[in-house]
Amino acid sequence: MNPATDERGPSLDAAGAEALRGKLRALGFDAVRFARAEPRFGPGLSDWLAAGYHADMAWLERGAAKRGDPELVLPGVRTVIMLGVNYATADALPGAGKKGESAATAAAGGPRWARYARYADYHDTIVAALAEAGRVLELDGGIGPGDHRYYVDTGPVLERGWAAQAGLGFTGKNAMLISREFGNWLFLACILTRLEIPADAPLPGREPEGTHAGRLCGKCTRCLNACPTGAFAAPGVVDARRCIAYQTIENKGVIPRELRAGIGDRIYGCDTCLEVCPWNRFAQASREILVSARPEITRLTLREILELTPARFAEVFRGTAIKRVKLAGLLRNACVVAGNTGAQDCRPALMRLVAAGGEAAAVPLVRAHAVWALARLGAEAELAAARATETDSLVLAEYAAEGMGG
Ligand code: B12
Ligand code: SF4
Ligand code: SF4
Repeated sequence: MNPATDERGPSLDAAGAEALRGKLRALGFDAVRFARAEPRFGPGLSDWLAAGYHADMAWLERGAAKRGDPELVLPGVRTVIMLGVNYATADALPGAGKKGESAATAAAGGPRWARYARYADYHDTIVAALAEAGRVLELDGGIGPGDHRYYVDTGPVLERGWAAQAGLGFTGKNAMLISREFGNWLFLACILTRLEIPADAPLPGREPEGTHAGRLCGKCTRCLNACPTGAFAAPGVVDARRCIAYQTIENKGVIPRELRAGIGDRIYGCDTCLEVCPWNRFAQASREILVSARPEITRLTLREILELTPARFAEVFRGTAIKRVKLAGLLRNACVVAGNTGAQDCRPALMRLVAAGGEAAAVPLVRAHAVWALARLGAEAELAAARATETDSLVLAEYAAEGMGG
């Protein structure tokens, strides 16, 4: 690539940028775009935080200054390399299944999983490729190991904003980075580097007046209308407190009672505002270089999930993103799904969970949601018996909310 060097450091010309793009694509990144590093998106993020839309994700607040300015993450940074990994499986491709509905419910009577959760943890697989990409930058760009820094998801970088700036796609009214080649089904990752690379242009068009999202949405509002819990505060602005992805993944405590019905059969994450998007007609099958399917996850029935022991949970979900919610989080979510779907076959499993002093997995958080589920399944008599031995205040509050206070 023969980088040129000036007083600020090495830089690539257009041909060097194309050669680098090709090498990064060969590593498994389906989209590779470059943006000039400069302060951006800070005001949008501060408004979002000030409105409290981040719920209890305090780490977003702590990293806010860095998220607004990549120079604070890597002093001397000149380029943000934005990478997309296509994770569309066959059922996400145009013409597969009922329009706008996920085939993520593989087991009959099984709950619905966010599509990304049905793979080995993408953080692990993509980070390995990012390390490899770093070595390419060092060899071909003439920089040292300290001249780049990479992240997938967990770094203080607004990945969607940078991806839109680099023209990898546009920000939809659903807040997603939507690609004209892959639709909504892209993981994002980034590399900040002191290597200067000619910037790619954002996609043509403008966001509607007064918004930062919807450049290529036209008059469509499907995603805004489809959200089951009314989580869009405005086009492109998600109030995480009402988002099912937050409630079922990030929230470690009680799921607010008023949101539970909207969760429906979604046990982990939510793809509804992605699935209804007409841009998915451009989705292509994943090359599956950096993603690997774990079909056993969607084969689990709801009853099997409610019967998971700690050992079985560790075995089934090893190496997946789902392990992060821990067994208690998954059982909590499964209780909500059982209540919503009227799953009478789950009644014995729920009763075992609700029994105070029962299995190790039946912590108060789980018992509280099991009470809710059993009330929806019409199991008042059994609940009354369990209520008599319950002592935990969190669980007792749930009984009280069901009119079983005394
Ligand atoms: C926190 C977080 C969440 C939170 C909050 C979501 C949110 N809307 O911010 C919760 C848990 C709810 C969540 C849910 C999901 N997430 Co998430 N999440 C993140 C994370 C870690 C940080 C996002 C963040 O900083 N949010 C703060 C808001 C303000 O920023 P933003 O919307 O991302 O960025 C925009 C603003 O800065 C905006 N902007 C510019 N000017 C202005 C002006 C104003 C006024 C405003 C408000 C905004 C604004 O421009 C940016 C681009 O849109 C990123 C990874 C990362 N490091 O970026 C993944 C990420 C955004 N999530 C991702 C995914 C896949 C999801 C889910 C689909 C998971 C699922 N299936 O359950 C859902 C989708 C929900 C949705 N419609 O947004 C992907 C998105 C990929 C893509 N193609 O867009 C990311 C990039 C992870 C990854 N590495 O792939 N997520
Ligand atoms: S992920 Fe689901 S709950 Fe969250 S904004 Fe989209 S449709 Fe609404
Ligand atoms: S569903 Fe419609 S409004 Fe929402 S992001 Fe897709 S094109 Fe835009």
